[in-house]
Amino acid sequence: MKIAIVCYPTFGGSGVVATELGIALAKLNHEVHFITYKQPVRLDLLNPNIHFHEVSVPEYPLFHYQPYELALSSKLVNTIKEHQIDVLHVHYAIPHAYAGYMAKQMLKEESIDIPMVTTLHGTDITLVGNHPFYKPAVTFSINNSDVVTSVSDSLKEDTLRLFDINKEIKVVPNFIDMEKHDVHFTDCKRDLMAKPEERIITHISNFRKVKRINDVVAIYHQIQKEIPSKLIMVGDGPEREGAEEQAKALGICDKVLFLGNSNEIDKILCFSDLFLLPSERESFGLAALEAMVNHVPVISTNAGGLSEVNKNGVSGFLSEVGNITEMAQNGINILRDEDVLEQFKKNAFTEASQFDIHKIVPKYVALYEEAMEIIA
Ligand code: GMT
Repeated sequence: MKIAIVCYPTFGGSGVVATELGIALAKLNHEVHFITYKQPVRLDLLNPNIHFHEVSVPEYPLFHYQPYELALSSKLVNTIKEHQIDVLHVHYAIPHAYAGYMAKQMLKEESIDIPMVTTLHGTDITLVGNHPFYKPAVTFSINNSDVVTSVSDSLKEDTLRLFDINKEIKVVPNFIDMEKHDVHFTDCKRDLMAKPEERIITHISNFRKVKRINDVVAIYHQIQKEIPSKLIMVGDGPEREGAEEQAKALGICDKVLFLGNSNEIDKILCFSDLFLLPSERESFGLAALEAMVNHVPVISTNAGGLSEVNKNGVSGFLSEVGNITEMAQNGINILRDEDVLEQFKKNAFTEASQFDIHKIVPKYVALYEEAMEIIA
C-alpha cells in the first residue's frame, strides 16, 4: 500500500505516534510518504520505503498569517498524484483534516478519489478544536473524513460530547515497540545523574499549562523530604521558566535538573525510578506509556484516558487533578521499599505490553483497507 502521512514534526505525542506508525508500516513493506513542514524529529530516512516531502510556505508581506493549509493541501495534491498514493492518514484535526479534505476535493476534479483517515489525538479536540473560532471547521473535517479514529475511549467520548459528529469513531490506542525494550539494559550511566543511594524521578512533556508543571515540582518537593532523590525535567515550553523559579524558591534547585528537549528519552527513562504526570487533561498519555515500557512506575492524575494506560495500584497510582499530597504520598510508598519498587517496575512493563506496536499497527492497516473500500 502507498500511504501518505500528515503530522506535526515536533516533539508532541501526535507527531511521535505518526512517525513510529510510518516507520512500522515501512518495515511491513508499505511505501510511506511523510508530508509536513519539517522532517519529523524521530524519523530517520534510512528505510527505502520512507519518503519525506517538505511543505514550504513562501513568506509574502501581504499575509499577516502565512497560509499553511493552502500550501499543505497543494503539496498533498501533487504528492498523491506523483506517487499514486492509496490512502491519506492525517494526524491531528487542525488543520490537517481540513487541508486533507481540500486536497480530496481538488483531486476529485481530476477523477482521483483518495480515502482519508483522520486520527484525533487530544488537544485538537479538548483544548484548541473546541474553541468557537475553530469548531465548525473541525466538526466539518471530522464528519467528512472517510474513517475517524481516536487514541482512547475517553477521547472518543469527549469528541462526541463536544462536537456534532455523525461519523463512527473507532478507538485505536497509541502503541509502543516492546521489542526495543524487552532487554532492560543496565548500562544506564545513572551515576551521571544521581548518587547510588538517590532515587531518580522524571517528568517529560511539552511544558504547557495542561501538564501542571508546578504540581510536578510541588509533588517532588514533598517526596524529597522523605526519599533522597533527584528530579529530572525533560522537555521545553512556556511553563519551564516558572518551574525553575519555583524550584529555586523551594530551595531544591540543586536537586532538579532541567534538560530541555531530548531525543534520548529511553536512556533517561532507563535510569528512572518513578514518572510524574499530574496533567489537567491527557487523551492518552504517551509519555506515561513510554515510561512504563522502560520499567518506570507512573504517578498520574486520573484525567482523560490516563486510566486506560496507567493501572491504579498496579503500574502506579492515579489521583484527582491537583491532589499533590496524595500523589507525593503514593510516590513515597513506591520508592521507599526496594521490593515494592521492583514489583511496580515489573508491573509497569507488563501493563505496557497490551499496547505493543505489533498488536496496534494491523488495526490501522485494516482501517486503511476499509477506507479504500468505502470510496471504491
Ligand atoms: O499535550 C501533548 O503532550 C501533545 C499532544 C499532541 O497532540 O501531540 O498530545 C496529545 O496526543 C498524544 C498522542 O496521541 C497523547 O498521548 C496526549 O495525551 C495528548 N495530549 C493531551 O490530550 C493533552
